[in-house]
Amino acid sequence: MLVSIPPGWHMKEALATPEDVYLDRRRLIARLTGASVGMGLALAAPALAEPGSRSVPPPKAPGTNPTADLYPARRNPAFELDRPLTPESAASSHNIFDEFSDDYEQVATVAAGFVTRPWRIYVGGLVEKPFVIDVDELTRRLGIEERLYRFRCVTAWAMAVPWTGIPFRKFVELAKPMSKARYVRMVTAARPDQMPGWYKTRRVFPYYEALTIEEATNELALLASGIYGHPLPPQHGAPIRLIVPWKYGLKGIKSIVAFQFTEERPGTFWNELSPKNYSFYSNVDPTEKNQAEETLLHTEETRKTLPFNGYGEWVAKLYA
Ligand SMILES: Nc1nc2c(c(=O)[nH]1)N[C@H]1C(S)=C(S)[C@@H](COP(=O)(O)O)O[C@H]1N2
Ligand SMILES: [Mo]
Repeated sequence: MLVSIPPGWHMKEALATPEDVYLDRRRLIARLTGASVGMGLALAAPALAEPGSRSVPPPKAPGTNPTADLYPARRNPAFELDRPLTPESAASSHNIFDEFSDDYEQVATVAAGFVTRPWRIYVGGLVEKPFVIDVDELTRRLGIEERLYRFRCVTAWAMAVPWTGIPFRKFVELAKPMSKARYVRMVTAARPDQMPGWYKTRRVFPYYEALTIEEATNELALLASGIYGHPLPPQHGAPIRLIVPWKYGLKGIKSIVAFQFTEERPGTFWNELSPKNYSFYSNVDPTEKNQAEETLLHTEETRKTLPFNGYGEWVAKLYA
């Protein structure tokens, strides 16, 4: 059987040196811990295109969202927060999506026109039968629910937001991996024509990530298609992105176009760029260097980092 393989499966090793990457990340950290973090957020966010409006035109028109009627989805009460929800205006105007811009506060504006419909997803590798599925067919078929989760970036900012999405476990059941499959690899869309940050770094996109199948089928793992009760806007990784709340945000790959099941452990974007700084697992760990505390977006309150971001009850057993 012939399966179209999206660009990215066969990417060469990243061309950046770890030092370049580390310096780049340091620059971002410096920017974050500088005076501007919360203050910039208070400034009026640009008008964000919300693809979730209920009066969307008929689904066939390119760029419209035929699943807008699924929002807001039923909230799963199993996941409670220990802190207030981050206001949407803050969460959606401070984003990391380097393909668009490395300026956190510019990502929403730069990504606003990103075309996310129609959107096909390739499912392949060690599965019974590779297939391609439209993202809206996927959400409608598997169903979506809302969950309140803490979120923690490796650069020590944190937020708490309502994601809407498909439990990853249901997706794995649909994909039917072979028994020898042990990992699932994901790749972000390669659309340099629409992504102004694509060539502005030595890093080689597309972005790629991976989980063990045990991680992907853990109750917490979510393929998010929405946030704050409506479909994801582009800056958060529309139309579908990964949310694994016990890991640093960098594991939460955005705008996914492909899932590949493998036997060998796949490389991951930040780990291959700088293994010393970013491990494959990247679980939130307060004992790591510079990770003891975190700063909440919007309020700038400082909190002690929780092991596994407070989700040990669900996931500590995976690493025991
Ligand atoms: N494709 C892609 N996915 C990505 C990133 C990125 O630069 N490109 N940044 C990651 C990082 S470091 C973080 S903290 C989160 C940020 O998600 P948010 O902007 O929705 O808060 O997205 C992750 N997913
Ligand atoms: Mo991050």
